[in-house]
Amino acid sequence: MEKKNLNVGIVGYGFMGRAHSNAFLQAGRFFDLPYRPVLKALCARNAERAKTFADNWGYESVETDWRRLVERKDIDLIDIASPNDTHAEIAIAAARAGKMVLCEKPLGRNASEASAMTDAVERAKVANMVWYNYRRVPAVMLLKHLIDEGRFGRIFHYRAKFLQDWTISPNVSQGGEGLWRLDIAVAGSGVTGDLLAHAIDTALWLNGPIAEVTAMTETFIKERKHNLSGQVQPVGIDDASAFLARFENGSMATFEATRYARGHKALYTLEINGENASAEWDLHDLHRIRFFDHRDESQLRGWRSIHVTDSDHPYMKHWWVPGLQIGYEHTFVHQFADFLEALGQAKQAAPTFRDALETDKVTDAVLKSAETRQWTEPIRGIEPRP
Ligand code: SOE
Repeated sequence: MEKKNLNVGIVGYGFMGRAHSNAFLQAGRFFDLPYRPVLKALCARNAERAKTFADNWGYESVETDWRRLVERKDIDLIDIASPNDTHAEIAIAAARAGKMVLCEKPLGRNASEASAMTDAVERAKVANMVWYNYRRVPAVMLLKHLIDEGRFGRIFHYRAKFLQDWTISPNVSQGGEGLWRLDIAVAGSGVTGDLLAHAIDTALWLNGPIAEVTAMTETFIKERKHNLSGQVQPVGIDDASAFLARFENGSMATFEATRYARGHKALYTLEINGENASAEWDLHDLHRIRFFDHRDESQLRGWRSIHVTDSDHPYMKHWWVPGLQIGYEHTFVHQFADFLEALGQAKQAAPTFRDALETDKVTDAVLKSAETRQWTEPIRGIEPRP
């Protein structure tokens, strides 16, 4: 396939800057894609560290102000891998400058920011996508195919949780590099926007829209030192968040996320129970789904543990030989490969900004419900432009 160059400028060199850069470099090596990403520029405020990152990952140049990056004529695509409080401003400016925009999750700090971002990319008619990477775990994609084939019948239950334990100590400070997720002004919320957002994105994709939620949140440690002010300050984020939901398809659901589940590092699990079948998936064992089909012959009926590594499983023919596993970083490679493939066909790869806006509407509803102690409906959407 003849390939066109696609000039990439990325903002941010943290955890996600690395995950995305790895995807840019690997996608074309394992997938036959219509575009060849050219790593044109890395943008971050610390010039020295930006230079080191750029050299390591092969970016041709460095910018220290994202506005300069967005103005550059030689950039086709802006990738936002910086903290949540930067997403809206950069995405809107990039779209107005006619750039394609990729954005790390959550799209905005709230639905109002996400809505303005969606509006900007749709008005500019630029390709856009949000890095909800767990959709691209082969086992999760297989689950999506099984659901779409109608194997589950009517869905009764959806269950998801995302458990971590890294903020239990009161000595963990808030704000600044690595710890901005604890700073409400930067993050927008705590585990609701950071962890539940993943669970909600996957759930909306697998099980359709959520009609209403009732939620409970808790902030266990009320004050922490702030790294920027040096002062002990109130903690504004939710440390834990749980909610019940009703989906529009009539199924009921439970969702839970916390950073206070001792021993759990990134235990994202989901489960779905339908009239004919059930399935479960667990990020700590990400290449497997457990699947039960009630229509199997009765004497042999039971839970199957499917090792999703065969060449006819989603994405797997692009990697090694059957039985050999892939991991977390591959989900980003798959997502970028899907983006470039869609771009070659003048299509959008999901989740688009509009898809991710739906997740932000649900997280807003969760936070509002926790505050008001009322069942709450996600607000209705901004209408697509003609
Ligand atoms: C938080 O610790 C975090 O890094 C999230 O921000 C990511 O989105 C999640 O995939 C893993 O956990």
